[in-house]
Amino acid sequence: MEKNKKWIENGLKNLKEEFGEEKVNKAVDSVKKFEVEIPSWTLGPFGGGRFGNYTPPGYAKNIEQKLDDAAFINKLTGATSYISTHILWDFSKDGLEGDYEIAKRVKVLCEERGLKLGTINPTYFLTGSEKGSFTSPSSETRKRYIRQTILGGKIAKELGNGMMNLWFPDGSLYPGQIDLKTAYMRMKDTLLESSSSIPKDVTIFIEYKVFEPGTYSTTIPDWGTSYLLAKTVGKNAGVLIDLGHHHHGTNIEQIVATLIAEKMRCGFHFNTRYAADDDHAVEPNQELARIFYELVKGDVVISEKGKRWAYMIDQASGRENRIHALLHSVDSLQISLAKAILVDTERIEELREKDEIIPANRIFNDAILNADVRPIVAQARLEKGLPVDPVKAYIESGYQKEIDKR
Ligand code: RM4
Ligand code: MN
Ligand code: MN
Repeated sequence: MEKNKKWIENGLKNLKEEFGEEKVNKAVDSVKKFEVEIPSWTLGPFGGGRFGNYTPPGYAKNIEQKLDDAAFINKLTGATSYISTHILWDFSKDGLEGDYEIAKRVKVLCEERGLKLGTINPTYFLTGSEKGSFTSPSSETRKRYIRQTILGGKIAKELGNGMMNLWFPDGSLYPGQIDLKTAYMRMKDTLLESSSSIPKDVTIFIEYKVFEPGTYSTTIPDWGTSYLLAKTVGKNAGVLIDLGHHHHGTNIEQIVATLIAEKMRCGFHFNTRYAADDDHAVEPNQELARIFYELVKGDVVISEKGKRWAYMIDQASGRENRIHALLHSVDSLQISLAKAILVDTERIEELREKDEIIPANRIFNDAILNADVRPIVAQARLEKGLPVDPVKAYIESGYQKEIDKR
């Protein structure tokens, strides 16, 4: 069905009847303001692996092309002007050391396209990292990564948005392979050594991941370990939650609630997972809407009080068209945000008082599961002069035909 003005008007009317005018207007306003960073690597040749080396037609072959695609995505979404980069993928000549001059050039390329350099990711998992990065037994290797991290801090402050994200592949495949306590202490010491040379107004997010590439152990496996390390680094450090980095069934929204309660500044990497760290495009599902409910309640999405967390899409799965996938992800995030805002928390509180467990759950799910919030998202786009359906607009734009020639 054509998502025309009438469809939007009728949809909004129904939503206002059920959830009230104020909530619906707030949801439209929040969707208009919501911003999320796009990772440069999704647009490149990432993917492949043991089972073939497929890359979808039109993938970006260099940083200019990545930024061209990102600029087109931003034109369609109006929500993705910051581009997150990986030092050794985007700012390096040899895949071993970062290069400040390349970063400077990329910043200019961003500006030429109406984009901005977002979160800087030191890359700890390419050549020479098989025995770990910050926990490597080789002090030469550790020094090389410390250099890259300090450079990342300088780039983040002078060229970026003052944010860095650290994800380490360190860990082990078999019990007995490494000493777990030594690995943790090396991680902590190397982190402290690096961060002491990073300007204090750069926020350093520390990402955890329960498995992969380590299958027996990873040195930062969970939010608790990230939290301990962030506290050790100091006020300018935070925890990075990536949806795909947990065991199945982990209650991620509870982690979010706890970190908000502890006033920890955090970042969130969005994607969808079915098996492991699949890095699929973000889908609008209940888990994501529940996560957004905690983020909204904690006032860390569009905060007037400067409490905003850092949000990024972190996806790079192999088969689908990259631009469709990123546009779809932005759409799914906006849908989840709108649902979260519609939840009638006051009514739920009243029901809690009376210990009405199932009715409280039903009220929660009226918004999180059952509401069709697409008219809210569409209205937000109309008010910003954007296409109502970005994926459809992309398909009709002819851009893909152009990049297929790359
Ligand atoms: C890791 C982690 C990092 C990302 C790399 C590419 O699994 O999610 O955030 O930068 O992948
Ligand atoms: Mn991530
Ligand atoms: Mn990941």
